[in-house]
Amino acid sequence: MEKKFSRTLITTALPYANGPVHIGHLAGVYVPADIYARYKRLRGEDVLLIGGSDEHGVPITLRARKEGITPQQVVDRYHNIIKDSMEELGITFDVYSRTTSELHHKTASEFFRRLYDNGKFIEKTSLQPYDEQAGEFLADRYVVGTCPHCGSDRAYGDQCEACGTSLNATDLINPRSALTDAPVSMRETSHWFLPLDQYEDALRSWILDGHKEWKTNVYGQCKSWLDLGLQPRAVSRDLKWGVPVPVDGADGKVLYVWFDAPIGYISNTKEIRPDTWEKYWKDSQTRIINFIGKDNIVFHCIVFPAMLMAYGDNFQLPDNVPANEFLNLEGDKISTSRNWAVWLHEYLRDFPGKQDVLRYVLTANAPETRDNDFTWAEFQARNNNELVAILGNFVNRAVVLTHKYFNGTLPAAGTLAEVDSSLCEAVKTVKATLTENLENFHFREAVKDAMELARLGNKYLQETEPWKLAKTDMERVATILNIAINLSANIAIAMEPFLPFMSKRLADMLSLANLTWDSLGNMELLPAGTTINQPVLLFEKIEDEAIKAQLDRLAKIKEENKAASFKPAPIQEDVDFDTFMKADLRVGTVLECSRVPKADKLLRFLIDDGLNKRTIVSGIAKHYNPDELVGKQVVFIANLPPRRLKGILSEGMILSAENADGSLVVISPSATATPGAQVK
Ligand code: B3M
Ligand code: ZN
Repeated sequence: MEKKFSRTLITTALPYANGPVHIGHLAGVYVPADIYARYKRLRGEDVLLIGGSDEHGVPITLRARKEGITPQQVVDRYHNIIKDSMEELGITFDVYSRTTSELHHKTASEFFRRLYDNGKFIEKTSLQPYDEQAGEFLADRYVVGTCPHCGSDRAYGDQCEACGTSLNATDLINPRSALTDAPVSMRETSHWFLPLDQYEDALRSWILDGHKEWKTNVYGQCKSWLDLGLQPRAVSRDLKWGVPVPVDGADGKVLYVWFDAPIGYISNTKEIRPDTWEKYWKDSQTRIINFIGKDNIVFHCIVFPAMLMAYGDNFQLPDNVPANEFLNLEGDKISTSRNWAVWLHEYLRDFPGKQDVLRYVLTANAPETRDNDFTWAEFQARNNNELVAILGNFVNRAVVLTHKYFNGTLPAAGTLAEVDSSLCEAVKTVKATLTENLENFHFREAVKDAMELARLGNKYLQETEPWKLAKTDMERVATILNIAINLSANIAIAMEPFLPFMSKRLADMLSLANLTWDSLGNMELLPAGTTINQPVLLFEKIEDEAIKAQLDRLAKIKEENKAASFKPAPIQEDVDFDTFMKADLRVGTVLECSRVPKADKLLRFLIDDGLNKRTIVSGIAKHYNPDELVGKQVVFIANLPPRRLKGILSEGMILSAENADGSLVVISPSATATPGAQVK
C-alpha cells in the first residue's frame, strides 16, 4: 500500500552565487520543483519549497579574484540577481535564503560539532598542493598545469576543460599555482573525514532495496558508487572563505562546501519555520523531495544521507531525488565561464511578461531522461504553434462566443449529447494521467496532458460548430458554450502548476476563484449565470526578429570565445638572414580588383608596383568586397615565380593575416607609401 504522508518538504539545489541562473538550472531544478510545489498546494497539502544561494566554495573565491573584489561582494551581487529573477519567473519559494547567513553558520557549525563530539569523524594527515609564495594551501581549482591526457596547458587540478577528463592536482604535469604562477609543492595538512564506508550497508539497503522506484539515472548512479565501495571523505578544507571549523586549533580551516551547503536546507527551514522546523525534518510523516541536477546525485544520495545518519536524532532521509540530466543550448554545453547560456534575468528583460513561455518550453522539453537541447527555433515554434494556436485559440473562441451569443453571462447547459458526455469523460481521464504523471515527476508528460485539454476543446468546437447552430438552435449553443467555458476553467486549474501567470488571467476572465485540484474534472464547476469577463489575450505570437536577436547574440559570443581561446601557431624553425633577405617584399597600390568567375575564394588584382602594372590572384574573396580594396595599398612578394590560377597568370602574392575566427585581413602600410617601396 502507498505510504500516506502529512506534509512535503521540497528542496532545490542551492545555486552557487558566482553567477546568475540560466535555463539549465531552471529546466533541471527550479521549474520542476515549482510545478510540484504548486500542484501539492492545489491539493491543499502542507508544503514547503526551500531554496537559497550556495555562497561558499572555490567557485566564489575564484570569481572574486578574477574581478578583484571580495567573495562577500560576489555573493551579494549574485544572490540578489538570482533571488529576484526566480521570483519574477514565479518560482514560489517559501524561503530563499543564503549560506552566509548567521543562522546557517550556526546550524552548520553545530552540526559539525555534534559529529565531532560523538566521534563520528576520523582525522587524517595528507599531502596537499601548497603555494610557498602565497603561503596558502591550494584547492584543486587553484592548481593549473599541463593535462597528462591531451597536453592542454590550461588544465585545472580537478578537471581538464579541453578534453573533459577529471583529474587530481597531482596528475598535472608542471603544476603551478593559479594565484602566483609559482610551482606547486606538496605539504602535510590534517583534515576531518567522514568514514562513508561505515554507512555503506545502511545506504545500500535504504536505496537499492528501499527505493527501486527512483529514476533509473539516479538509482543507477547510486548503485555504481555503492558497488565501487565508499571511502572516507574529507569534510574540511584549508581555505579562508566558508564556515570556520568549530574546533580548537583549526585556524585557517573551513567546512568543505559540500558539507555545509546541504545543511542549508535545514537552516532555511528553520528560518521560515523557527518553531516547527523539526516536524519537517524529523517526523516520519514528512516526505522530503530533493530536486537537483545529475552532477549533484552523489552528494544528495550518499554523502548528505550519511551525514544525517551520523547525526541521528531521527533526521529523515529524502523519499525521492528526481535528478535531471543536462540541458544544452543550440547544440553546445551550457557554460557560465564561456557565457554560453540564456540567463534568466536577461530573458525577463528581453521577453517581458513571457514567464510562462519559458516555463512551458523548459517543461515540454525537460531533460528528464536524457540530455536535451534548447533552441530558439523550438522556443518560437512551441509558443506560436502550441500556446497561441492551441491553448490561446481555444479559450479565446469560447469566451468570444459566450459574449457574442450570451452577453458574457454563462448560459445553462441542457441535456447532454453524446459528443458532450464523451468530452466530459475525456477530461476525467486526462485528470487521472496528469495526476499520476505529476506524482511521479514526469513533468514533460504532465504538461502534455494539461495541453490535451485545450486540444480536446478545439476538437469539440470544430465538431459541434456552435456558430452554425446559432441561427437554428440556441439551446444547443448554450450547452456547448457552457461546456467549453467549464473546460476552460478546468484548463486554468490543470495549467496552474506549469503556467501560473496564464492560469491567473484565465481564472480572472472566468470569475473562477479558489482553484483546487479536487475541482479538476468537474465540468459543472462554473454555474450558469457566472459573469465571463472580456477576453484578454493569453499568449501572443513571437516574431522572427526577436528570435534573430537572440541568435545573433549567441553567434557573437561564439566568436568572442573562439578569439579568447585562440592559440597562435608555434614559431617555425630559424631561417638564416640571407635567405630571408632574398624575399623581395614591396608595397603596391590596388588599381583594379574583381572576382574570379567560378572560383568563390579568388580575387584578381591589378597592382601598380612603381615600375609596372602586375596581376596578382589572391584567395581572400570570402573576406572582402572587391570594391573596398580599390585604391588601398597592399604588401606583396614581388619575386615569386609566376603561377597560373584558374587560367590567370598570378605574378606574386599579397600578404594577409589569419585571425582566430579564420577571417583574413590584408596587410597594409600604416601611412601611404610610394608604390614599389621595398619592405625591410
Ligand atoms: N551549489 C552545486 C551546483 O550548483 C551546488 C549545489 C548545492 S546543493 C546543497 O551545482
Ligand atoms: Zn586534457
